[in-house]
Amino acid sequence: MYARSGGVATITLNRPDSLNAFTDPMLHGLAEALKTAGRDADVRCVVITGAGRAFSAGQDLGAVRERDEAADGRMSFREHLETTYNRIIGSIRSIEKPIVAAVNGVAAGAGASVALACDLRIASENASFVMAFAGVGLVPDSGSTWFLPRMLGFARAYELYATGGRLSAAEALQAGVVNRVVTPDDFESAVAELAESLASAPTRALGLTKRAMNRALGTTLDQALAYEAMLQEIAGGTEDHREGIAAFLEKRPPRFSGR
Ligand code: LHQ
Repeated sequence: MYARSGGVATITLNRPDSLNAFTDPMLHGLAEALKTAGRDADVRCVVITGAGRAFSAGQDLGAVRERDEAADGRMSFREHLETTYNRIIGSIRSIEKPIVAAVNGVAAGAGASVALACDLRIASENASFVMAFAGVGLVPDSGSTWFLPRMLGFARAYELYATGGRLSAAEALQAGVVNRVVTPDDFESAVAELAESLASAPTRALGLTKRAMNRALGTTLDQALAYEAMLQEIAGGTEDHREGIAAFLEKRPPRFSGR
């Protein structure tokens, strides 16, 4: 489900009876919604959230069994990941706009991976992250092994993977996995406030910051310095940069246009 309000596009994972577990049509819908949000210049912040009491329970396990049976027990997990989840994670990382996971409830398996791939996570107090992969005899996927150890450290990440343990919202906040935790009553307004503030920020600069951070995670300091300088050349030429300077000198709040 895709909705735009002002500069904020909200993508709602919407199979609440199955805790928004991912089926092929849902994965296709999420990929298309991300494409739409990425291409629409009026969208300056994207929110991904879940309908009902969960964010997402990950891959729909009934759909996996059906797919495996249809392939006589030889379903290709690699093909499934490469054509669905991996593209979605790649889009989340490459769309040069802030993407917020509004984690309204449990995020399990690949559902947790989608949340971890976003730029920021705001969680309801009753949200949690469940590394459900080993519970169904699988390895963590959809970028989880890349994101989670960077946030939690190796030992805590492996422990969660190995035990299928649950990280509560409070623990996730303490460990730096989520940025903010709010009560269920305040969740909707807190998400809207965060998204609207990001949508009125200098979008090009925020997008280029994301590009710089993606790159810096795999480079030397010298390479990061050179890349930052190249991106600053772009940011320095934006209207929003000029507006930021003018607002500062005129002692007034900036009005960023995203250009
Ligand atoms: C579900 C699911 C679900 C279907 C709850 N599927 N129905 C990638 C690509 C390729 C292959 C496979 O894997 C992957 C990566 C992955 O994502 S692997 C991990 C897949 N996810 C899981 O193993 C999580 C399974 N779910 C759970 O452990 C629990 O449901 C959690 C901890 C998420 C929530 O527990 P509860 O709050 O106690 O809810 P519940 O278990 O009662 O679930 C409510 C309903 O949702 C229930 O249906 P029902 O008809 O009985 O009400 C569940 O069957 C359904 N559901 N997860 N993944």
